[in-house]
Amino acid sequence: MYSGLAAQYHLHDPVERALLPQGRFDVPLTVSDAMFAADGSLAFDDNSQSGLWGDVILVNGSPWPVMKVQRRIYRFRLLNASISRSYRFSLSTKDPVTVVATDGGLMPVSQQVSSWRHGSAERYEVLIDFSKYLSGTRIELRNQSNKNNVDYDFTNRVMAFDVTEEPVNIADPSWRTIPTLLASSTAMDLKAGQALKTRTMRVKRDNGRWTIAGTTWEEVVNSNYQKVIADPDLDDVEIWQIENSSGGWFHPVHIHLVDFQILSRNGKPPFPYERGPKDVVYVGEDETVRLLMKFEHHRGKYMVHCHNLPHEDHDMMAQFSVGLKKGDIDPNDPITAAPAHFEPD
Ligand SMILES: [Cu+2]
Repeated sequence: MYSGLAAQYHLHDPVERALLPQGRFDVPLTVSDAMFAADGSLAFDDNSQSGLWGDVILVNGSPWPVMKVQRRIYRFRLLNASISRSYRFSLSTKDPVTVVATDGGLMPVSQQVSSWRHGSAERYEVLIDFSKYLSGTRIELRNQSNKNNVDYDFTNRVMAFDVTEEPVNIADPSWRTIPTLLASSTAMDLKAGQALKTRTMRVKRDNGRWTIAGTTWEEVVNSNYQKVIADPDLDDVEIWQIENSSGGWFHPVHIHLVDFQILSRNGKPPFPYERGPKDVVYVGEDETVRLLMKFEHHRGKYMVHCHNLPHEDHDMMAQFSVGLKKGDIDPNDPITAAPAHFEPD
């Protein structure tokens, strides 16, 4: 991923087509950072497995790009593809953006924010209204950073938008529409009272190794892939409480299979911009988050890991099972589920 193997594919449906800008006004922004050696090759230093912080910010692979925009609303799909860095994005004008979707799709209600904290692998979709700026104006997307990142002279800058005189097609109502009500989803319709169980998991560095829920991936391998940190039945609803008692690290924790609803962070409501279906949660310094999720559609074993990739690689990854009893054959085992077979002509 550090070498650039990260991209977006976009899913469309009639609901978002009716609500949000489409086509050239629906723009992927994949943000990452890198450090380069004198000969232009990528350099790598993971600071004793704590993380890599580059001094160059890339958007869709280009350093600090500039995009020409019309005087209308644009939809940007922001993915943080940095292997460690987290961002706090804001506009140079201090104007708010409107968040319309999170990792798992549209939020129930759009949210206006003047900045947002964005960890690795999180996705936020935002609307920026350029109609209020005169042509010739430059608006910058900036990074105010967060605790425990390593910042350099220009890591506070991400990209810029130059407002042009290109005529706006006002027959397309999305040019100036900021929708409020968006869409429901399984995760956001869940109620905490439906949960059958609450599980508590700690994320911490233990004897120099990154652990999650008291385990490492090596322990999973050594168990012949039998060790699981949770074993909900199919269609069970659970609360997972993830605790980071360190002031020295943040962890973007990614749970496979499910989308979840963030119930609380340190006992308070989640930030406005994260009130949508999520599959990565920023577990900041000294933060405890409570997540509500339903394990539906698929039985099998799924991973949960930190998305700071040096943390994940050393060795902050575990697995949980869904709908499997002890000793059951995993129907989705990647080795045996779909064995290769020969089809003669
Ligand atoms: Cu981590």
